[in-house]
Amino acid sequence: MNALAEAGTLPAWSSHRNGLPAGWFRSPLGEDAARFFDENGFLVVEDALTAEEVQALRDDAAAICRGRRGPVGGLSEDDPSLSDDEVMARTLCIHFPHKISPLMRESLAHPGMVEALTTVIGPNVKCMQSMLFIKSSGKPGQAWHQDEFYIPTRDRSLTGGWIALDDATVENGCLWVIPGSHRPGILWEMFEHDDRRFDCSAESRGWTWTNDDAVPVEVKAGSIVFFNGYLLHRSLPNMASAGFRRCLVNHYMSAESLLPWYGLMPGGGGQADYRDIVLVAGVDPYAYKGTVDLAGVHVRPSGEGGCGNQHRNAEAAQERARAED
Ligand SMILES: O=C(O)CCC(=O)C(=O)O
Repeated sequence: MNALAEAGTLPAWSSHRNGLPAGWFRSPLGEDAARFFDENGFLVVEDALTAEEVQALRDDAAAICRGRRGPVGGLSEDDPSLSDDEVMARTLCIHFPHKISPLMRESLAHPGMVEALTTVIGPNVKCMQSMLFIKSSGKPGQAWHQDEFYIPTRDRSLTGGWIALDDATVENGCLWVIPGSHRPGILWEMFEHDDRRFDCSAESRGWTWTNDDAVPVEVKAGSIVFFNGYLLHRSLPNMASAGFRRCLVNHYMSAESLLPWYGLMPGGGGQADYRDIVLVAGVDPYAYKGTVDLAGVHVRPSGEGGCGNQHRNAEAAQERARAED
């Protein structure tokens, strides 16, 4: 049992509810799901997507990685001699796939997604981002971070909806979360790192929880993991000998809040409001502003060729020097 559970602030992770571990739910969601999310900052909805829906998303992922759904910045050119798996294995993650894939656009408002979002956020919900992680065997994870560091809502309502397209396990690099770490409402300092287990995204440090407080969120394909934007979370590399740990993770927030993302949005200052959004539930109080097309679909750097940060450059230079000796 982790320290928070021992202190009585959390349910014991070994406890079960309706045959599911604490934090794991199935539709229809009740007040217990909302309460669990408020206290712990995450929850899992099992069987949110059917096997057919998951397969359709996997097929679409392969088509996206071949460039068949539209241009993707930084994507290697398609090689028809390679199998779908070989093509997908070249890419860690693609940002904003919903911009080119009608299926991924539709999945932003999947009924299982909307049911949980309206339970944990409120009746009016908008989406501003999607990411398709492929993470084949050997690919890195992402270091500890809080999503609100990157996507700042004004009411702390940012929520990730992480659709598992494969069974996610400790071995293949599932999410890890620190339950309750969203509650202080602090955005911890972010640092560049030289840890090759992780991609180039910065690492959050300075908090007092330890890795012993972290819980692996192992889920079956078709489950959705929901997590609050202040929750500390990370994923480790895919250490399985073969296969993928694919997921489609979309980010949502309450439609009532402005979104001062990327700083200089129209209006500037206190009125800055990113309007490249999709309303997935309820009403948009700012519909009069209209929406715009700002985000470009692109590949996220995996860090395998170096991240351009100081530490990795120094390390790469040392490696080159050793190779030249
Ligand atoms: O799925 C992963 O490996 C990382 C996802 C993540 O950290 C996020 O969506 O914020």
